[in-house]
Amino acid sequence: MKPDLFEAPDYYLLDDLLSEEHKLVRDAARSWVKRDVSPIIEEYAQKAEFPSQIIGGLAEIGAFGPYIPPEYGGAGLDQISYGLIMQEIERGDSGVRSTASVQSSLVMYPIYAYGTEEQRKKYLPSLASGEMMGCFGLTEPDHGSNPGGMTTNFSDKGDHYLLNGAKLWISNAPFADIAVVWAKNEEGRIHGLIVERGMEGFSTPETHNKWSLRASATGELIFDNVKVPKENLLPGKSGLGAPLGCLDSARYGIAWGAIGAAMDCYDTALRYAGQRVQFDKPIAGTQLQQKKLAEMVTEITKAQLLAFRLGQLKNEGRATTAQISMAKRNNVDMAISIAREARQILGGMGITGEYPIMRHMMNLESVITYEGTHDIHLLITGWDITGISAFK
Ligand code: TGC
Ligand code: FAD
Repeated sequence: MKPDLFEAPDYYLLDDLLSEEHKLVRDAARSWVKRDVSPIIEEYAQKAEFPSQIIGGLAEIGAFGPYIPPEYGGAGLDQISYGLIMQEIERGDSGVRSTASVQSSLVMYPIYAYGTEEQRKKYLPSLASGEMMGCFGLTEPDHGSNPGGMTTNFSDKGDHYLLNGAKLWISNAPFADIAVVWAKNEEGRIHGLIVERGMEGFSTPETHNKWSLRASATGELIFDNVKVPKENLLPGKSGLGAPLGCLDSARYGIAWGAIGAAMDCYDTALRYAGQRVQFDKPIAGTQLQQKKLAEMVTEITKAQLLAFRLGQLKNEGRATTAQISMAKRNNVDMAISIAREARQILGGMGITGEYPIMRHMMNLESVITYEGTHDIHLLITGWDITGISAFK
């Protein structure tokens, strides 16, 4: 891959709105991505392997539990810092951001928000340092957009719970030490359980043949009469609202992350268009390519403003699920459109691994699907503004 010459667009001078801490956190993540992710990521994506050597670096830049309090090993940062870290990591690769999103918002957050003090102390510091990795099991083979229909279940056997069922499309599953698993009890009520690798009957086969998120490990979670200790149940919240509460946090991070992928595609295309000469002049001097580039920076700027305002609302505890859906949907759609346009600006070179655009484009096909599809987020907005659910 070409050297990483990335320069972030900041057309509306958003840096002026960031605190010194925001800029320090963002710049540390940016430098780390340039040094430790960009040089290796194409190779790992090509061979469809998760680069496990980056786990320590992710922990060092505060990507595991940015907003979890320091007493539990987290970085104790605000929501805008969290967003900026996700933006910078996804500038490198959406799959690497996935690893951080899952660890922070889908594993650490539920343990922090719904767990007992013993569970927080037992798991959070090791998750923050990356010594322990986690995954989040909500989706099932027959229940993706409709997780409330899940059939994974557990029954009370006196001194333990007996867990049965299967989860599909689980990021980090093949190497995770623990899984936060959502399952129904005998009354059909959804609860979260912490399942640990090594428990008898628990397996995590890897999902192969992906053309997207190739540098992220995806797998299944299979529970065949797994005995789960009673102290592994998350007691603080039950019902579908419990996993959906975690998704609010992860979707918010994706709204920022997608901006990173878009910025990388735009920046690559802008530089290429300035250097690529056809008909005796740089293609950047043609109206058609300028239209593409001008529209890209406009859309990135709008997405940055959306994410920043959402971050302010999240810091104040006022961001709603529907506002988060709007930002996730808009910003991922923006990024995938920019990746497609940027790919065209590079002509044939755009399809190669010499440049990051095709990898971003393929990754974003997963990002527009997971954490609620593009359609589901539109329906959440529709529901919010009309008061009528069109899901069922
Ligand atoms: P619905 O009837 O709307 O809600 C059921 C209960 O949940 C409550 N609730 C929430 N609570 C807290 N936070 C939220 N955001 C909440 N949203 C809803 C709601 O009030 C209700 O409570 P109660 O007490 O009345 O029972 O549920 P529904 O069955 O109609 O479904 C709604 C729908 C479709 C929006 C939802 O199920 C949905 O979001 N579907 C999409 C599924 C999804 O996003 N899956 C993601 C899986 S994880 C993943 O993809 C990780 S990828 C990570 C990576 O690699 O980066
Ligand atoms: P479906 O729900 O079958 O949807 C298929 C199509 O139907 C979509 O276009 C959808 O928008 C549409 N549709 C569905 N319902 C409606 C409706 N009511 N009205 C109109 N259209 C509708 N899940 C986890 O739990 N943990 C993870 O870590 C995780 N990681 C993932 C990693 C990757 C790489 C991928 C691809 C997925 C991951 N997922 C994970 C699963 C992801 O959340 C689901 O794929 C997603 O929620 C969609 O579910 P589905 O694939 O079953 O699609």
